Amino acid sequence: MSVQDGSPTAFSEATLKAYLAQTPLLAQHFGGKIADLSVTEIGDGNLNFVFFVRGPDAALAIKQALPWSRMSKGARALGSNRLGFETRALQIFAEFAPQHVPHIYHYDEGNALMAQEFLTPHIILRKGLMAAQDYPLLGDHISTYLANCLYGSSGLGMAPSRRRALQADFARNIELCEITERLVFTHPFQTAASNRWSTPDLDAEVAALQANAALITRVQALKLGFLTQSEALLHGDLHSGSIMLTADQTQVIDPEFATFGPMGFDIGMLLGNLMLAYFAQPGHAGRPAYKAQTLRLVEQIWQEFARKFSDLAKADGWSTPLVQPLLSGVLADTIGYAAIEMIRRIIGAAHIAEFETIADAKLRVKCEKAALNHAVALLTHPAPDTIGILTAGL
Ligand code: SR1
Ligand code: MG
Repeated sequence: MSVQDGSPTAFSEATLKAYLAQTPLLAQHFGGKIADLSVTEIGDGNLNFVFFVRGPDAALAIKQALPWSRMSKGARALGSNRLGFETRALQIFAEFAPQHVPHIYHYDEGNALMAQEFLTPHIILRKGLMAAQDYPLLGDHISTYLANCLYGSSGLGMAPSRRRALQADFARNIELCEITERLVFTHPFQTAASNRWSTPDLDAEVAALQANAALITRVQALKLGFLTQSEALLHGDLHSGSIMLTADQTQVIDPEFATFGPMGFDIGMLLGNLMLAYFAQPGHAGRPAYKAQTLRLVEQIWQEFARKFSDLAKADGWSTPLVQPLLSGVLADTIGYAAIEMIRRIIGAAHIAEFETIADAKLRVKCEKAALNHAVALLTHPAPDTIGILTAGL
């Protein structure tokens, strides 16, 4: 067993195998052949450990949430209940977009452990974007996921009593929301010890954006929106590391930051990460046409999301004059949250592989500077009312 004194401790290969042997559903999954299993820790996220458990006939991905964040190497305490929020969010999203969510086999609160479908031969979207891989169905798939999940959990799509109960549940995802508030909305826009950037090359840009009153006001408005709006159940961390895919399958993983919030937060985080992939392409082995393709994907995702969301609302009898202005607000939010995501990944605490793996420091800074300047322009745009604003001038 892994629980000692009420708090979970890290599994080793031996203790995880013992756990699997003692858990009938999981032992059965592997046909009882526990001794034949191979266990490899494959997690590359900021919070959890992920074990790839493979047997002769079956495999599972097993996540464990220790009472601290992986990124802090144990220094920052964090409750272990995050996998409970993740499990419940995945179960809800599976109601709305079953084809885009992995199957959950088992959740054990005491051991802070969750077993889910091992996705193979899927890879993380972030890696696919760096390698300039083609994903012809991604725009269709992810816009369906977004429209179905955001509509389905919105006031338009979900029964009010169920929605109130879910809002109360996910409002308790306090620690992870606090991480977002701090690392996404607060620290990058002020002096903070956790911030880091390519210094001294970006020092002037960082000082200017932190002193830009119009930008700070816009960021604060978007932060307030995140804190107070309950438009839909959000994934809460929908960056390109939270999507696993092949050329014909797209799966959304890791919604441990799930909470009710503004719909544009999920869409904007995703589009912001695609924009970052665009700006980082010169540092990778991308084909020249791949940059233009990435920008088209950004526009396609918004356009198809808006069309699918409107269709769902129409089918439920909601009037178009109600839905259209609602979507205009979501679009303005989306552009704002995308820009904030771009900035925090360059000057905040949590950086991304697209830039971090560019070995040529001069080239990396050039890519980062272009992305930062673009994001600043987006946040100070007077009226972001078309998705073309996100990609304009590129
Ligand atoms: C301490 S967690 C840092 C970042 O990683 C997660 O994936 C979220 O994006 C968070 O902001
Ligand atoms: Mg994650």
